[in-house]
Amino acid sequence: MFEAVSDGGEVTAVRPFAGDADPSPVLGNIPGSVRHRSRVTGPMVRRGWLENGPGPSQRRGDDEYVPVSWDELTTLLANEFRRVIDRHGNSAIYGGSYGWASAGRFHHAQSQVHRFLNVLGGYTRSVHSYSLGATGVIMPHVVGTHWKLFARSTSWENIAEHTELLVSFGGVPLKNTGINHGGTSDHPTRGALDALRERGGRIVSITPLRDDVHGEHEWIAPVPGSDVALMLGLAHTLVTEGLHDEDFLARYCTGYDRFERYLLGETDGEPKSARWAEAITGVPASDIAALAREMAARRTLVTVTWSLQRTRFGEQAPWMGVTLAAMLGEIGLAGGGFGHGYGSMNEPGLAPVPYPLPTLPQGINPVKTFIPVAAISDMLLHPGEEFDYDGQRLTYPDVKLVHWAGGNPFHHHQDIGRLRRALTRPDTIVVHDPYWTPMAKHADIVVPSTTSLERDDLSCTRNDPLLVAMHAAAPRHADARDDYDTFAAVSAKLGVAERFTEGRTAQQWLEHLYDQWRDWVLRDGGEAPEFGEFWARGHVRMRTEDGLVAFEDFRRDPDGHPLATPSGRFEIFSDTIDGFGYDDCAGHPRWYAPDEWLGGERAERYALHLVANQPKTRLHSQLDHGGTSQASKVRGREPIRLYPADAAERALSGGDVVRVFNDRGACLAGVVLDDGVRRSVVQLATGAWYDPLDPGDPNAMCVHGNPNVLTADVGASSLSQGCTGQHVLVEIEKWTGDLPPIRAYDPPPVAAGSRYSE
Ligand code: PGD
Repeated sequence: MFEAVSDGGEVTAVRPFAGDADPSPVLGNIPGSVRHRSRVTGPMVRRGWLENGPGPSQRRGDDEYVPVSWDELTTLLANEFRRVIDRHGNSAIYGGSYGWASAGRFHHAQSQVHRFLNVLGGYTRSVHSYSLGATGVIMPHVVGTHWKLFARSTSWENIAEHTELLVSFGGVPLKNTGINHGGTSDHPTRGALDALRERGGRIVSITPLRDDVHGEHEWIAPVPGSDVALMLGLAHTLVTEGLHDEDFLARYCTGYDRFERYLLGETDGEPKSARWAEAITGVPASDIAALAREMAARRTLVTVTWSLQRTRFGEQAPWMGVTLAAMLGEIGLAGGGFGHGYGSMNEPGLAPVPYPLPTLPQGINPVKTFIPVAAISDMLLHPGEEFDYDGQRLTYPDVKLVHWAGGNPFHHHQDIGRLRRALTRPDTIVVHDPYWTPMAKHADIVVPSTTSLERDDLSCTRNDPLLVAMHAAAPRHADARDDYDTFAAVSAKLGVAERFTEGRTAQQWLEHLYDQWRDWVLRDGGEAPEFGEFWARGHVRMRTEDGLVAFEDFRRDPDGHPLATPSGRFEIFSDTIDGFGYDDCAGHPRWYAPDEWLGGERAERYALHLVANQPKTRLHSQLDHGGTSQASKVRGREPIRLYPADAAERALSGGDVVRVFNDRGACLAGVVLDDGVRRSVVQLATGAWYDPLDPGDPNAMCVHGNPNVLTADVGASSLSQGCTGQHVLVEIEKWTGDLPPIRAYDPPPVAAGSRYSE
């Protein structure tokens, strides 16, 4: 949350929210963003689509755009919806439309597009997220929920006060705690970890990147992707030394005995000892055993970041994390137990509000077809084919129209070359975005959206005490429109305006949503002023549930507060998952060697393990052209961090531009040397806008540094099919050619006029 200072139609400065202990540096991207040259200035249609009509096309990403009037644009959209629905049915519309977009609750782009498509009779949807694809499926089987693990997690105050040993797989990276969807008014993570240390608590961070925890801590850097083997080695020490809590395992868990047989090697002849784990992880067995003993001796919180599940077999790390914490027997106790996502977003550890949020109702989708969100290329390339998902055998629909609002698949999806081939398939691609992102440059119909700085809205999230009046800070740029106005206009042309708008203007919606929310607060005995006063005051403070300890109720009374699993207990063995018979996700957590890791054969060709993680300098790909993001670039390219000896072996120095490549693709990046990166590991954040050397070639090198030209488009497992973008093997060489210009933020070629407007 911030206050914007504007001048001449542009936001020129931002001031962090007063009282925020540790504001995010990402705010530095906002000044100058309203009138940036990469804005879409008006409605546009791709020339090939305009001239030839809907149909598959190789020209997406390499065509000219023709400006049209708003009336023409909404007519084209209405006609195309009518054609696709009449001829192919509503399941031929893919409205997955995944993405973060902006913080406001009413103008939230995904809510808007889903509501609109539901009014039209529904659409093929996507389930889960790129953040949490594996967790979202596995954790309901294991702990009965996934979102409560974050939204109702042990509070930072509790951790600061009671945790003696924090063992964090993936660290607690402050860079990610800058942000929460829906806005965030305070950032307590840094202070909580400092307080824990001041009290004599110890932090062990298990990650290839030292700066995943700030300040003093013990850094253990196993081979990336081998965390589950390390956890098994810790678990084996606990059980062989009699340090595990048998009472807890018997009372609160099911299936531990079957897991233990695997752990001890009774089922496969391979005890998962500390020595076994050393061979896989590279961490000395004596260190593993010593850590296990310390974990058993002190109040220990085991945390697993979301990044650990954004990879092949990603289900195993959170599942094994819970199992390890269960063996320690401190789940439900102050400062102990298990946490998932501390350091992944500014939500875990923050107190939840007890009310529903004032969000735009999305309506009901009568179409039952869905895909796991990261299966978009598979869906477009393989219509009619079957695939596995969470015990079901599903079929990919034959999608003719892709409708995107508020997301950037060229940022979030893996194997961009394959994505580009997939995007040649549909008849029509519609993208709403304020900016000419790579996705907008692949659209047939481009709808210029306003940014959240140009409209009034409500901001709030489920783990922040403030409901904020987001006052527009600048007038609408050029011909941009709110997505709500676009959907209202298209609805009118399709004769369903009343159902979409319910007769309200955007302003009336804000008041309506606020009034509904206020009723909940007042019924709860809380205080909230009338809308007019709230709007003038700027925010209202809600009651929060402070000092939570995750699973405290369950621990106190497991029968009265059972988990929502089949057994009502933590499922260390899941009969349900076992019954699916998958060879890549068994009935209990176990070690699977991934394909993209230093321990496999592929590393002989591509000797560096690339961690493609979340950026420090922006939210995903948003405002990549902003001040904070640009200041980090090296000769205009995204920085790639590598260990000095790995650089020396390749005759590289800081500031060099390198080609990062594997058999899927290549990108340029700028070298930053850092001994805080594990040997044989390189780190290149996601979010540099895809910038192909030759826009006509789907396999073109990205000259800017988007790591998703390298990542594999493969699901985490048959269970979740979750996103696996975090890890990929690469090789690096010095770029000795001419340095191609960065064109990522330039608009595509735009024709002067349209035959429709002549
Ligand atoms: P953003 O860059 O936030 O990325 O993927 P996501 O698609 O959410 O895209 C949001 C878009 O919304 C921007 O283009 C922005 O301009 C647009 N926008 C903003 N406001 C509005 C508005 O009001 N209306 C409309 N119509 N548009 C708006 C994020 C995803 O990436 C996530 S959540 C994760 S966790 C994944 N992480 C990784 C990873 O760790 N590694 C790899 N390799 N890949 C990943 N991809 C995933």
